[in-house]
Amino acid sequence: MPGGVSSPVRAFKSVGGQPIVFDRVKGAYIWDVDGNQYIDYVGTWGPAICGHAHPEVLAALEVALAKGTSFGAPCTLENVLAEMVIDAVPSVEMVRFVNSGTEACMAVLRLMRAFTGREKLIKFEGCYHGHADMFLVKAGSGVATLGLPDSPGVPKSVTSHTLTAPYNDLEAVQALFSQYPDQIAGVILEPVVGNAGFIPPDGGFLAGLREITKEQGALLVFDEVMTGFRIAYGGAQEKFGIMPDLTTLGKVIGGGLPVGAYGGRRDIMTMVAPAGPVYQAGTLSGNPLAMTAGIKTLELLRRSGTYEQLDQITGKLISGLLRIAQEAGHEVCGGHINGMFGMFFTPGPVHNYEDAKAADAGKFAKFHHGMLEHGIYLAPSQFEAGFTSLAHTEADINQTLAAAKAVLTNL
Ligand code: KE4
Repeated sequence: MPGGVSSPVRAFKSVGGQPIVFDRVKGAYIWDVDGNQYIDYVGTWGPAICGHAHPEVLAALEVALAKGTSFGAPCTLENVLAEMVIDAVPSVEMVRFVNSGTEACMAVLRLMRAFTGREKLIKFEGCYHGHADMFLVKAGSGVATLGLPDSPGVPKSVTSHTLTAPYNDLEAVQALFSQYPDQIAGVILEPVVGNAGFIPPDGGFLAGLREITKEQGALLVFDEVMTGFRIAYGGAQEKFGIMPDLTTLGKVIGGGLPVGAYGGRRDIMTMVAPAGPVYQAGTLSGNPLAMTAGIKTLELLRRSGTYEQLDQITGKLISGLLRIAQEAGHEVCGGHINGMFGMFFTPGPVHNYEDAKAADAGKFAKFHHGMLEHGIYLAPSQFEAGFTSLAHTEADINQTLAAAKAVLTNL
């Protein structure tokens, strides 16, 4: 297995040392093969928002499992989850399930191009939309973690249509539309960035993008694979009150099993085969086990008080981390939105990828290892966000802050 992992960011390349091999998860905790327990703030990169291996999710899966693992044909579970997504996400009128966020983003780009008849797209430096060729331009997450220029094997003919702008920079977006009139199918972005570290949108940025794309006859696409059902039940588009034309989803809607989705305006989604001519397919799409885990996870999330709880526990965590770091003499900035948080070793503020790259990644690496030694598992990269869950308790946060105090005082 290249690098000994199934996904690059797990290899600890940017924090150094050997990756830890895990054996099991439960609630807010993860155990390695030697039986060491950690408080987990990666949460399998987002899906474990209700806590790992939630008893109600496992029970629902046992029932589904008795009926088989895959049909390769329509099943009612797909309609149940589709209706839940449509009810939850303000701009989504129709939805198609796939198996990963990468697939969702690939499909949504093809759809954008088909609907507008235009070929170019705008993405933002540091944003990550999966590993499909056309998105591997100044991408975040593992690409940034490994400091890859952009991946070899991606033809120039493909990335020549991918335009980039700094995050939070409306003028740069306007300039691209002026430079390429009537050629840009749309703008895709993480409405709250998690793949360059945690970078929220500046006031007016999302509304500005909505206005520019409308004026230009281009589409606005929110990649909510990470923010969906995490920063609000209806995602960033509910939180910030902006309606994109198309949305991609993943992670949480699979409840830990492989699910991605794309959806949005009916007049656009009806172009997707077999309703329309835009082809996209998948053997395991709408898989009954994955649908079951997604349905139960969303049922748990829509219970009252969920996001207030995530806000309270995560706010206590990040404000404590920032205070402790500053008291120990470190320059830091950071923040959270409900169950998503981040911290940079730089005075900040961090508005874009350039600002994020100015942070002291070497100090982050030492911090990461120190916290590991104290039984706290943080994302092994400065260019990732942190995730809490409904299973994280005040005691877990207090233990995490005590660990941070020990580590940061000696750093
Ligand atoms: P997947 O293909 O990994 O399911 O989704 C790709 C993707 C698309 N869009 C956003 C906003 C995402 O955050 C992701 C995947 N996120 C990374 C974590 N930063 C997945 C972890 C990994 O690559 O191992």
